[in-house]
Amino acid sequence: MKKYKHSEITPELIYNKRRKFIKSIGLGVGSISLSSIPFLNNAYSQNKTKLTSYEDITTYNNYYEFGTSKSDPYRNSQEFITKPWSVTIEGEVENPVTISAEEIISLFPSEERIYKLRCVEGWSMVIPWMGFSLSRLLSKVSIKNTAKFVEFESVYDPEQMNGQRYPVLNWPYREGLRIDEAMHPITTVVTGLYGKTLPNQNGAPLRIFVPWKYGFKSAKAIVKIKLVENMPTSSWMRSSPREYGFYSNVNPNVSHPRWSQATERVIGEGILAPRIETEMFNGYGDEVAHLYSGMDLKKNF
Ligand SMILES: Nc1nc2c(c(=O)[nH]1)N[C@H]1C(S)=C(S)[C@@H](COP(=O)(O)O)O[C@H]1N2
Ligand SMILES: [Mo]
Repeated sequence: MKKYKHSEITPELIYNKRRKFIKSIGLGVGSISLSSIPFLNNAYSQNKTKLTSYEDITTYNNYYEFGTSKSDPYRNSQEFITKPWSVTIEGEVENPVTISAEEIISLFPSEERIYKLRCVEGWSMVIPWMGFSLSRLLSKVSIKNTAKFVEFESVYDPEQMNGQRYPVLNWPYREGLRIDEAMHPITTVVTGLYGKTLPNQNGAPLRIFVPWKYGFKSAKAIVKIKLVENMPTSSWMRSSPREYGFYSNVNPNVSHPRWSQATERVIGEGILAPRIETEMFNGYGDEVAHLYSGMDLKKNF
């Protein structure tokens, strides 16, 4: 295991100093930009819990393209080349487009979005993401009314991604959302974290983040967004349909077939720290519960 380099810890120190500085001079966080990525606060950011450390966020990862242990993505993704990179938006649209990652990042200014990530395995982190609403990116295409779902595809590159040389999952990694879920303002295109460019192990150059769903719904290193008529089959649904459904909303009342989802372990709090109670929709119910009114969330797990 490589030792953690000093240069990789500084983003967190810089970030915290910058926050204190902004507080001390009494400015609203949104009123100035001190970093290369615009540093804005956001109506949807939640700051009721302690931020997970930069080190934990970037060394404890799930990214099976780079291996299945939590330390594999950090160890195996450092040389991963993310330039040039482009994202294609296609399917049920009038005007399919391919846009470079650079253009996406410059067209849509990123803002700070502090959201909790709750993995289906029963742990969570609070992450100061940088990003913008997916709906803004989707405004680049005019969507036909035949489109009902959005499918995301991660990159397929077994030369660079050692994990893709094994059939752990059906590659490339695929995920999906209903259109109204994709258009919800808290559904985010992530460009960075802790005020810094997104590390490879967290899904550089661009990944999706859906705060109210289990972590696996948030595909990393996306290259394709496809508007489709029918509900897509995600990689996890294909590998184990009994365990992983299409919706996968965080729900303390619906157990995974092999474990309860009522509580979660907070990463960074130590093995002996008490687990905390898992919240419905990961705590974002006020924002998103209306999307599921009248739906049986046990059936539609
Ligand atoms: N392409 C891809 N995206 C992925 C995964 C993956 O293996 N491959 N793992 C998912 C899972 S299970 C989780 S919990 C989150 C983890 O994100 P993080 O490592 O940035 O915390 O990424 C999700 N996105
Ligand atoms: Mo996960």
